[in-house]
Amino acid sequence: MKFHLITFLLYLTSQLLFAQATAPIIPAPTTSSPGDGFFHLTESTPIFYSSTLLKEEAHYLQKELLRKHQLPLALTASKPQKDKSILLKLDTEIDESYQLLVSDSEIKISSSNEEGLFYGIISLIQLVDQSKLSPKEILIPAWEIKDAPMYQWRGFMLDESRHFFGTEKVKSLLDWMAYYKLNKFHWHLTDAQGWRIEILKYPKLALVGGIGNNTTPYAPAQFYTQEQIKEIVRYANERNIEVIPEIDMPGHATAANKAYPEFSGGGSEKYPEFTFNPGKEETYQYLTDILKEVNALFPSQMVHLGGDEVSFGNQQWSSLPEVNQLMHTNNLLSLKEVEDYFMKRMADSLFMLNNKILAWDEMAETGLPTENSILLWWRHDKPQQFATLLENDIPTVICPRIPFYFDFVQQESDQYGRKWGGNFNPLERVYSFETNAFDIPSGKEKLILGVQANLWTETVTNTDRLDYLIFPRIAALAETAWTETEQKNFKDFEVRIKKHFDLYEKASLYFFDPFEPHRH
Ligand code: TNX
Repeated sequence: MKFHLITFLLYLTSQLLFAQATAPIIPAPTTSSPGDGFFHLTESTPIFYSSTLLKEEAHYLQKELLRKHQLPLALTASKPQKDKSILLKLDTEIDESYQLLVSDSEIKISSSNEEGLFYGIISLIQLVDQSKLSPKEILIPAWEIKDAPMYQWRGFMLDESRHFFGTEKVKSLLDWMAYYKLNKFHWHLTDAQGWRIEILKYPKLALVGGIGNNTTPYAPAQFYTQEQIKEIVRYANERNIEVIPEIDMPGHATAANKAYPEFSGGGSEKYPEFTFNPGKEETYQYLTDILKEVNALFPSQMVHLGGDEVSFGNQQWSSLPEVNQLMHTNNLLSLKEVEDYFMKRMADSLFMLNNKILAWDEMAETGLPTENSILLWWRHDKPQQFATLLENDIPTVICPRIPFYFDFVQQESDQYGRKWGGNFNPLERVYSFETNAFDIPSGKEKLILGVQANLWTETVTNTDRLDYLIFPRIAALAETAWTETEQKNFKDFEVRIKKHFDLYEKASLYFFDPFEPHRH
């Protein structure tokens, strides 16, 4: 009995200590210990950067402090005479990670590289956001923070085919991704309901394929021009985010086929003109020309080619003489083998452009070369698929529908939005996801690149709905991707996330509050 009491008291003390020792930062840093006193941030605090390599990061901090807190700080490349400055420093001693030191005399961020330094800046901005006493009074409590991400792939996918949201909303999403240290923006730009990227060689893709969306089939064409794409990619890059476009094939191609029906491989009753024609050589030329333009727009050197749900609409393939010819010539015995042939041909086009191929988990057994491929496991109801990916040594991003599909609502009582067979994705379920709960054979851990959430937008008809589904789950996703599992604690997260609700309100986000669900 006595023993239990002591254990309980020890537990309680550790919980209290733990709660106090986590800096108000999301995702929670690896270690944070409070110091004494405060740093008094004023408009005369200079930002000093120790290398020209850091000028862009320094400028980002300057812009954010001005935008959010009306503090016009000066940048300087020469060491300030007085203390009381913010110091950004490249430090060869520290790898990947960053250190952030706040004391009463200075703020110092050091890392061995620009990415680490950027994340140190983000942590500082989060501390500043929580330290404001009055418009001109920012007292940042002293902290010593050491931090590094658990996963290199911390992704978010947005589907703009089913509904289109436009540059401003995408930029704001990128701002929030950066705020939560997410670093991969997977951009689902083509699908049955709309083609959203301008292709100069095939202008009808955007002009005709861009017509309509999931609610209004004849809505005027909406798409991104190549100039807008470049602007968004640049914006993402400033925030240490790589943009990976998805050009879905050979299925989900209805919009493209509206524009250029000569490359259609037909569809099914439910999904008409759903596929590209894998039997025509011209199809490969056409799609390769598209990929050449895509490649020139996205420095990530990765393109996601989809490969999902082809069986929804490949029923007509077997009646196409050219597909039969292809099967005969190449000794392909099933439609799945035709699909694999198609994907390998398109993978070759990407490799020719020195790009990696990404695709959904349907491609786990296609035999794509493991050094140039990344597959995304999405079918939570097919754990075998995940096992096959690892067996085949394929680098994998984890994004199972439960809990990472953000088109599923956050609470059961929601009347509108997705809930399949009683499945929905509350904040805590996103937060509590543990990759190490899977049975990962030893030696295969490195194949797990990270985690990602996907927002499909069939039911997302406007930007309020977008906010309602993304916030605050994006923060839970970030902590799941960044913070070591043993260190996560939902109660502690709850304290930190609630403080972000004020920021959401300030930014006029129509977010979901799981702790007070009747807010809206
Ligand atoms: C499956 S996930 C799809 C999407 C849908 C989504 C709806 C995947 C690779 N394909 O086309 O939008 O389900 O949740």
